Amino acid sequence: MDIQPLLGETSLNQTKRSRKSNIYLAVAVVLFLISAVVLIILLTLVFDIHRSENTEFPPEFLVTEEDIPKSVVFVGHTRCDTDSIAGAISAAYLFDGVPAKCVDNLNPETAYVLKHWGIEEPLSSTSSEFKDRKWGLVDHSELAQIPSGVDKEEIVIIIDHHQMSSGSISFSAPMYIDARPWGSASTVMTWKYFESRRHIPDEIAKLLMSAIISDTINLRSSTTTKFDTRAMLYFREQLGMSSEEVDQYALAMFKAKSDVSGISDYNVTLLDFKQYNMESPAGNVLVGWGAAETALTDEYLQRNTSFLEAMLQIKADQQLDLMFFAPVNILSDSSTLYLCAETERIVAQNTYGRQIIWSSGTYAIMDTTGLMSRKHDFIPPLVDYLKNHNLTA
Ligand SMILES: [Mn+2]
Repeated sequence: MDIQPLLGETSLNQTKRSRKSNIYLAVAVVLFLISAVVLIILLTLVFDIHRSENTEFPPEFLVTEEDIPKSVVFVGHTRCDTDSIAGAISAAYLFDGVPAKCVDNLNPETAYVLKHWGIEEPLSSTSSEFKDRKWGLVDHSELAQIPSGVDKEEIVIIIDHHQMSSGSISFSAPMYIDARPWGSASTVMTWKYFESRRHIPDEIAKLLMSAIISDTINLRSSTTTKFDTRAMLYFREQLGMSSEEVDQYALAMFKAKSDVSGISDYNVTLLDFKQYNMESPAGNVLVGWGAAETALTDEYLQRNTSFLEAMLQIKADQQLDLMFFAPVNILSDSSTLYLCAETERIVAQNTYGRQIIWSSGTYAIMDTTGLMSRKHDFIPPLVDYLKNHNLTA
């Protein structure tokens, strides 16, 4: 049997078939490539629609140290807390200036932070070195909170995260003001470094991170924003710290802050104290507010009466219309408001409407659990109340 032709025909068919499948394969590859390109174009259009409007940030618009007068002295508010000190040191480094602290001693937490990282304490704002200098304010803009030594006519820049109010400083000329509703002035400073395209040295990063921990109670305060959280993550990464290490460090900071055993009642109430000038129908009201974040409430409870006596003394010394003191337990989120006279009690009852849990004569203590932040929780309702009511006692 002659099988040769049959075999020949089979191999011919096979060749034809394989050529056909090669064509199919080529077509499939081409179609795949076309659809991939179309898909990429569509995705670019959908997700990057804004990028087409974007233009590069022109570097000549960056505000650098050259735009701010040389050797500006940067200082925080009248109570030297961690945010004020970190803000002053970081702003001085960024803008080629000098940091200063307010006249009083650092609070125990801030002293702990500087010692822990081996960072030098800045000179006081009243130092003779700072005569005839330009000034930069960090972490405040209220007239009543500007430390002594600062020449108010020579302020050239403000970096803050508080409300601007009728008590805020006003100027005869425009100036650089960067105030953002974030959890700490140090978060605004972090942003200033990014804006300036400047590297944040580790030493500054450690300070800024500590100040964000302090002001936001390690991101637990109601004042915390996504910017504070982002800055914390950034510093954690830069400094190679795990989240457990940051939490441990935060607790050590809070414990340092809570140890007020060696501090007089008068000074404890002033450790984190601010004055506010608030509007009221019969004229402005000068309010003093001492805050105390603590991890150890017992010590405060034992000193109740002596704190209230100290408050009356401060009220007289600073000629305040109202004086409040609010210790906040940062571990249990509970807080109390100390009311040293009848007027304060009436205002507090009308403003916060919480239960009085202790009283003796004209002294009283209100349970304000849930209210934590002076800036966020305590002050705004008080501003609202005083705007429409006169003080009565
Ligand atoms: Mn602050």
